[in-house]
Amino acid sequence: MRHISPKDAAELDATETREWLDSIDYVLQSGGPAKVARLLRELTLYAKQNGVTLPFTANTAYVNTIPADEQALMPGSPDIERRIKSFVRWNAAAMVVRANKAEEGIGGHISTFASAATLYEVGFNHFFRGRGDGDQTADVIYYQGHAAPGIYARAYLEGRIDETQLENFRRELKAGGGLSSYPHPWLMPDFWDYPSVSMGLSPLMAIYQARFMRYLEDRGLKPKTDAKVWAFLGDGETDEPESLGAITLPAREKLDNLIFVINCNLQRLDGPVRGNGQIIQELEAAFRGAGWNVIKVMWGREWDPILAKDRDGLLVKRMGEIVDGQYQKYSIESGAYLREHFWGVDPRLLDMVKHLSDDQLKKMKLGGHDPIKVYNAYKAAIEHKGSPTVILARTIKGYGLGEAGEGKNITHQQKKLNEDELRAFRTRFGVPISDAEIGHAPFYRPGADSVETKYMLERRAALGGPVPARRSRSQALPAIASEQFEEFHKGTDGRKASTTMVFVRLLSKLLRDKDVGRLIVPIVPDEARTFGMEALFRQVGIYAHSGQMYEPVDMDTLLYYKEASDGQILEEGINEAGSMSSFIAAGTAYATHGVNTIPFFIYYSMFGFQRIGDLIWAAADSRTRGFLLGGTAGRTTLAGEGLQHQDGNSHLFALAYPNCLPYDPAFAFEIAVIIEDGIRRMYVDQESIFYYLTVMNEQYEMPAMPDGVRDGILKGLYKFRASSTPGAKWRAQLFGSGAILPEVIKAQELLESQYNVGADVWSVTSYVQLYRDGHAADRWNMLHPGEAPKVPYVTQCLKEAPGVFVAASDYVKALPDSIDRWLPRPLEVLGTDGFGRSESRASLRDFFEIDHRYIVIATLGALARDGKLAPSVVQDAITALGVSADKLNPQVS
Ligand SMILES: Cc1ncc(C[n+]2csc(CCOP(=O)(O)OP(=O)(O)O)c2C)c(N)n1
Ligand SMILES: [Mg+2]
Repeated sequence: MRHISPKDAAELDATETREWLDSIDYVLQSGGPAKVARLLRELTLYAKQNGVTLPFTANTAYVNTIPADEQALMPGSPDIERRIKSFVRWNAAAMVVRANKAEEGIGGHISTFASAATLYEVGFNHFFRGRGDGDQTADVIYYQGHAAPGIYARAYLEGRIDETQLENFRRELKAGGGLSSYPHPWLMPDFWDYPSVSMGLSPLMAIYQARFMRYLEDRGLKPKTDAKVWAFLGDGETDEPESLGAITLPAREKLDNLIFVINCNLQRLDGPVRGNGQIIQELEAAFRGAGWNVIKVMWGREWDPILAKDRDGLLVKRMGEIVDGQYQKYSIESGAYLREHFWGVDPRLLDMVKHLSDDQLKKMKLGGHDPIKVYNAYKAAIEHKGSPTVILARTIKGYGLGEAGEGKNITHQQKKLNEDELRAFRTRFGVPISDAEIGHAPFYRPGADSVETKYMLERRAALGGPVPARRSRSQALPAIASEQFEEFHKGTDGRKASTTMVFVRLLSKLLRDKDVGRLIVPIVPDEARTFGMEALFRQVGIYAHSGQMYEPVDMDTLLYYKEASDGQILEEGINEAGSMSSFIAAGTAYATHGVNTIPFFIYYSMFGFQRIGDLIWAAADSRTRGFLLGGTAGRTTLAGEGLQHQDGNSHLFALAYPNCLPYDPAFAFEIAVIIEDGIRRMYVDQESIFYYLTVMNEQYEMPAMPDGVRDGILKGLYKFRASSTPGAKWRAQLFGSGAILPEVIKAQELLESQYNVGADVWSVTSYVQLYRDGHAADRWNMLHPGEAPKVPYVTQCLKEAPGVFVAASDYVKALPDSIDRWLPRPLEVLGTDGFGRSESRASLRDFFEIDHRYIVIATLGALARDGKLAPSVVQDAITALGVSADKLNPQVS
């Protein structure tokens, strides 16, 4: 056989490739892209059938998804838009520089917005829909938290934020008002819609927001519109599991109302996102694999003519082989360096750019900095049907900062620019500020009748008004009929029930209420059966946009698994984070969509605050309204499930969420009172609060509501049962909550019948409410020394109460301890500090020392320490009650 030299082989390869490409060209011209695609599919199939192994790839080449010749022309004036963008850039940087001059270390970020300015400005000028035509047509936009200065800077140019506020960036307590560091609706309720700076949460929340918009439409609570949900993310942010963890849902649900824009500046805080890889390709594969429409915006218009010359795919190949760390290096290097290192690897590549100077080479923009490319990507995204879109836009971090940080690893932290750097930045973007003034980094705002101001206001008016602009007004609901709740005040007459059963019964009643029924949004993470809610499947249906495309296996039963396009339950699967995101969407719909939906999210209590606490914090910040229900709660009340499930923590965590009202109700009437009042406060009085109720699975008789306790239930404490032997030799006050209250009642009976101690029993529905009220009074007293002191509610209840004070809780001891200081005598506390166990309820309560026997022992012990009775009485009780003094300490075992 004739020997073929390597050179000949290469030539042969090239010729072969050429011939195939020519054939494709021919089919493309004669039959169009669809025909090419069909042929390629058939070729691939044929090759596979004949033993050719093709590696799987979900990637396309390292180029723009939208070819130059398919681009639409951009409407509007590119010149004016560029000037507006420059002013926004300048003010965004100046506010950070000035804030840090005024107050060393106050922080802020310049480089994030610097890289994202075009991505936002194209949106503001051409796409983002405001609330002018009503809440229901407006887009919902999640801004990247660190880009906040740019969003403020634009609002300043639009005249919506004044100079004092800009001056007080990150100084929210200053006179004249300031601006919060990041998007926080709690702090700026007329501006920001959603918090986004805890990375990973906004993509998750955006996904569920888009789905919730569909839910509202499908259920007839909102007209169908083409409103979009936009989520702007950082590429580094996609490392958070929450960012990508739910991306299959929007594709599955065909949410073409959802658009992610990922600012791929290839850098995060410390350095490159993927120094040795390519984050854009990685994300493309992940999103395409999940079924998204992926639009890559890689290269600016300067690259188009060169790519057009790339007949052999040499440039595309070169683009695809550079790792991100190296691309970052190119971003800080000169044109000569690029010519040598990027283009210089192949003379044919060099040849493609020989007509360009080094300076021109350097100035070839990336796609994310080119308005035409970004405009076309957004246009394609909003026109795309049938799946969500992600735009992967390549940019440079700190774009325009030059020596001060552009593309450098330190750029994320850059918040100070010296005079030279400010001057260079100003000159680069042509901001009309003189050299004399530049050192002060003055803000720049053209006059109200300038071309730029008029243009931006006209554009915003055409797009439905300013964004971001949260509406804090919403229509109050009429008061809900109290008959709905009265049944629960009666007691169960000997029948046993759990508080979970009570809640579910109340929920199903509310779902039937003619006024609020359709506004209720039950949310479950695959636990409906755990909580005995399966009857609701049939009653109101499980929401599924596409209805039920199968015959459910239990179709012939009364409570079959009914999915329906107007179903009301959000069954989120095993997904507390997603469920919480739905809770936020539903609980903020009053502001976002002008719809007062009332979410009830019920979950395993251990997987709430402990697992998704940061999302609950975001809910609090977002002014979310609704009810969280921690089911199967209580360290010792949930038997058998063991250490990971048994929750003795959640009320302590809930204490730290300022606008969350946590309750640990024991009885049906307590639940009814709390929920009735909650609906009134949140939806009639429009308070920005939300509720957390623990509900348990232990069954006991529900007593009738005593007279005059409603107020105490809500405040956190009321006397449930006074002693039947108030004249007894000794006295005690016993406190219990939730499923432990029956243990306290048992202890009361034992103390009275066996030990001559007359005990009153108090239901503590909320230690946290008592704690907050106590501190509020202390604080007021501290600041008003000359006035009559306020008396905390818990003190008012107990200051005259005789005897010793003993509390038993299914939660950590810190909870009852938190009210100790407002009692006339010290509180003996029994609680469940430590790890749970797989055990029976009785054994668990013995192990954690909180059952009726320990309450008796603790009461007698306190009386003994007071000198009321001899220690031997306590010792005898310990023996008589069968308690071992040498048992393990649950707190450390
Ligand atoms: C949950 C969370 N962890 C850490 C941070 C701190 N942090 C703020 S910005 C940042 C880097 C951001 O990089 P990237 O997402 O790529 O955004 P860029 O600024 O590059 O656009 C980090 C680590 C945070 N805000 N949230
Ligand atoms: Mg980044």
